[in-house]
Formats: sequence, C-alpha cells, structure tokens
Amino acid sequence: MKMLRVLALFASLAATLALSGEKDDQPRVIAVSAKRFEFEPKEIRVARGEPVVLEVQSEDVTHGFFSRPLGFDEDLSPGKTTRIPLKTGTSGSYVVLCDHYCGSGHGNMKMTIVVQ
Ligand SMILES: [Cu+2]
Repeated sequence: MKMLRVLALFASLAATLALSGEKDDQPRVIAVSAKRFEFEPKEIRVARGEPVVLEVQSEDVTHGFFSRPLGFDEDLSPGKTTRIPLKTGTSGSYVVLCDHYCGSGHGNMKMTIVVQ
C-alpha cells in the first residue's frame, strides 16, 4: 500500500514537471514593425534551437519581409499581424529584406537576425 502511495506521488510529480516543461516550450514572441524605410528592431539575436515567433506589422504601407535561408517571404499589409515561426536550427547571420517596393528608400530597408 505504501508503495502505491510512493508511485502516485512520483506520477503527480512527473505530471507537474511535464506541465512546467510545456510552459518552457512556449515560443518567445518578438514584435517587429515595418515602416518607410526601416524595420524595428534593426537586429534580433536568438539562441540556436530557441523557439521564437516573429509578430510582424506594417505601420504605413505594404512592405515585404523576405529571407530565403530562413524560408519566409511575406507581404505585410498595414493593420495586419503576420506570425512567423522562426527557424533557429542553424547558427548564422541572416539579412531580412523588404522585397515589396515601398518608395525611394526601399533599397536600404533591411534587418538582421542572428542565430547563435
Ligand atoms: Cu520596401
């Protein structure tokens, strides 16, 4: 009987640990805003393997949000939030470009994502 109690205790402990583990797996959400002619923040640093979701919004006109190695190419319509699960499996420094023409400073509209 005592053994059963000990087992039950372990089971509830294991369940608690599993629950808290799930909590730790919640992705870090990083907000990014786009406006003529910059992204804010200009640089994001994440740990390799870290679960991260970008929430990207345009504050003025439609911008692009493009990185071939990170595997996304989004059009950011103003007033809409785009959620992008970030691939953090490979270390590196990745440039994200606006690939939707948004005016004269468009060519310099970029940000960097560093996975380390
Ligand atoms: Cu642009």
